Amino acid sequence: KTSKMQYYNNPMWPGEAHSLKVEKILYQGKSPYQEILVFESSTYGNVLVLDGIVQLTDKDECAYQEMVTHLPLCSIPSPKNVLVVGGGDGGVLREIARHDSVETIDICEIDQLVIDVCKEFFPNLSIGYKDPRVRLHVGDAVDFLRNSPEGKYDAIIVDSSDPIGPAQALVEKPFFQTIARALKSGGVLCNLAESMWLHTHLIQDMLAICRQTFKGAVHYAWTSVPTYPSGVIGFLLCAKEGRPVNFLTPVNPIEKIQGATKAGKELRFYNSEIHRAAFVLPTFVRRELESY
Ligand code: AAT
Repeated sequence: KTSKMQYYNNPMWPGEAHSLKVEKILYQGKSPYQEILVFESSTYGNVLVLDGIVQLTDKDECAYQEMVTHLPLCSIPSPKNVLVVGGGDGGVLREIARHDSVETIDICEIDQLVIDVCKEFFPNLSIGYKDPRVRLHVGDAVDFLRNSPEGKYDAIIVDSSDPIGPAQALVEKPFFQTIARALKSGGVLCNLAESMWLHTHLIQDMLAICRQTFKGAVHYAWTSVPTYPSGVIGFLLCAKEGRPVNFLTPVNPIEKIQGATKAGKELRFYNSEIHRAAFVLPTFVRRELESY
């Protein structure tokens, strides 16, 4: 059982905690990789917690899943082969499925129990698995990418947990090198990049690694997710050299994709204007990230 101390003293955000009222514990268990908890909250719907850290809630998952998916996919003309790293809940799959140009969606999630638990308690996310283009691979993404053919993917989305526990290797240079190898020329990566309020050093390190590894373009974007530490989350958008990519303005706007926002399946957060706005950085962030 995760102790109270663990909640208040996470080394990633010492001395801080955000609370949600628990109505009912729906699931508690332990996989070989992490502790898994699902509870019903009084104001954010169901909540998924891994090792004491909130991963998603029914209410605000749209901000995260829509941004992490459409920032990269709307930045390239016609994405065909897409890979998701982590993301076992299925929410990113649901978002990728809006793109009619996509032919294959590979997902590599390390933890089968996350998948099973989300199928039971987060049907609006796990619906993503129902798309026939999805191919599920259960395993460590480090191995999956090492064995992946060169130049296979148009886009890779790294939807993984914080870099403590099973996601540790996913912020290190060799992992980014295998991603670059697996991308087509002009292919893009969207990687989760923590909070600008809490982790500028980590962001600087990831930026430095990505600038060495991806010669096309590297940009930082951010959005609001109230249940993530400090209420915001960042994304690193990287392009492999070969074909110019301009992340700042969507070349493949979601509003023009046939059926992407059809009745009953409307987007809740993302649009082309918020895409452009996501790259506008506060002055202190601009200073800290550019002076690096
Ligand atoms: N869409 C929900 C957001 C997440 S979930 C992150 C997922 O990444 C988890 O299901 C976890 O099991 C998986 N994962 C972790 N390490 C690996 C690995 N090495 N290979 C494959 N999958 C992995 C992220 C929320 C971020 C929270 C921000 N504070």
